[in-house]
Amino acid sequence: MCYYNKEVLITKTLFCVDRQIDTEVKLNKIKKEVLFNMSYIQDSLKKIKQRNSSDPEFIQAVEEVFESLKPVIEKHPEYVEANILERIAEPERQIIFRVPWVDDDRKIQVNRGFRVQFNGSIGPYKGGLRFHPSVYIGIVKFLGFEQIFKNSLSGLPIGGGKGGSDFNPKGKSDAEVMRFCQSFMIELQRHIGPDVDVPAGDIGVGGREIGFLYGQYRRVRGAFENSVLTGKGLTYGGSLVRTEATGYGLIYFVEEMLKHNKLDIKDKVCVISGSGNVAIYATEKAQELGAKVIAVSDSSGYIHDPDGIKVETLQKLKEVERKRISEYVKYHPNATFTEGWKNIWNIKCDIALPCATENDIGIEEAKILVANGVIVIGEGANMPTTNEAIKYLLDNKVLLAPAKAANAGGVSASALEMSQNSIRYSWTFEKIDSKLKNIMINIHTNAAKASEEYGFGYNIVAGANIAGFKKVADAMIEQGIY
Ligand code: NDP
Ligand code: 2IT
Repeated sequence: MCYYNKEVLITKTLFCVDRQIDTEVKLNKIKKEVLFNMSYIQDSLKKIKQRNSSDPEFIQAVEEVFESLKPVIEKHPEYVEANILERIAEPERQIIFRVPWVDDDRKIQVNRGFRVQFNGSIGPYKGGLRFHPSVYIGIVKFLGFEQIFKNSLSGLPIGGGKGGSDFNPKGKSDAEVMRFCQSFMIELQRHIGPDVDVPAGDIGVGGREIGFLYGQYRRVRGAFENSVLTGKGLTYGGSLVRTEATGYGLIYFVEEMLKHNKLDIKDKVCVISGSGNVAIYATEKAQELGAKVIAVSDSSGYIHDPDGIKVETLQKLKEVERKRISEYVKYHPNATFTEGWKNIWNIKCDIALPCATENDIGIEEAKILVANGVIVIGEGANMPTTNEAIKYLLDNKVLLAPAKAANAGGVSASALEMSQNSIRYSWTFEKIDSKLKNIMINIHTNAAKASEEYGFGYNIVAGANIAGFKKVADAMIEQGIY
């Protein structure tokens, strides 16, 4: 690996020759500077790894971003001077709290609540809440870190944050979920606000939970500050399109990548992992645009429906009845259920959309997908592909739409919900959908430009990291050391 930026070296060298300065001495100084900038990434990473040694998912997310930043750091000594990498990887604030609640058998249960306010330099902290038994501080930190760059890419004024709990909503009654949410909000409310930190949904947190959370916030605060949360119901300030936005945005982004490469989404075969909010609306939009989605999953296994997945059945099973995906076969006898959710990637497809959770596609799955001729992978979930798999997919010329860019539609619609709440007005579905589409197209354009500018060719993984990073880094520098 050559760490010298040839362009900078040549320009600086010519400048020296021009002025008859001792070129040799100058050149050595410049070489040293460039090498120093490169070792800056390694040194920062080393410190970040030491400081976060119990959080492997967070380290994975940081390594992935820093990998793309090599030419940026090489070109911009001001980022080294400002020690921006170490600062950007340290959350501004991390809050961990006890959440006691009473279950239906009157037993007292205790969960752990989290909110990581990662970076507020371009707007109020913004990011979802995840309720899942696997949640611990490392998961919240990786999600909050990713959110900084995603929110920056959206072009909207939102900082990065994330939260959640190890509470498992599965199998709980509505009353239990309500009591948990009320207890969670009693503590969280003191840390959030419309101009401070604006949570929303993520895994295990949808419209039902946001309703209970907002009800408690309003009761405690005694004010109708409804832009404190997004993903609200339409009766109390929710936005049209927010429910569909992540899935729709993902498909708009994938469509844009295909178009850029002179390909069409029509008639392409799609496989989608997950069957929650993101997966359902990705399925709906992909089919609306003429693709055929033949498989979806949940944590127990996957459904293969050669006739094409029926969105209405998914909605009924998952959104209304909260049942397992295996029940799909009761309604569609041609479909089959197979245990083991990761086996879904054995199915041959043109478009693979991981929309469940992190580290879904590892190197084994990536090899199978490539061998089966996959054209594009669109990350609906956050960090669904391991770093080893990312490298393999890019080396094998798969078009990879990274989560920070491809699933930014959800948080973008959230920011549009905040705008509507601020002006106390609601826009039409068509208006918001068209804004969403434009946002996704702009993210693609900006990521493609950044990738080209920093020597990656057409690599949207690198481009998204760079474009997302630069805006936040510049804002941090302009705001001084904090
Ligand atoms: P949901 O809770 O609605 O659905 C999650 C789906 O993924 C379910 O089918 C669930 O299966 C499956 N899943 C979750 N965890 C696991 C696991 N550990 N192993 C296997 N399957 C799992 O969540 P969303 O659809 O909202 O979120 C999906 C992904 O998209 C997440 O990575 C989230 O961070 C990301 N995302 C979500 C956004 C949003 O607006 N909702 C915005 C941007 C990204 P089961 O029901 O069996 O647990
Ligand atoms: O990962 C994400 O971007 C989300 N879960 C949505 C966050 C939001 O604030 O809408």
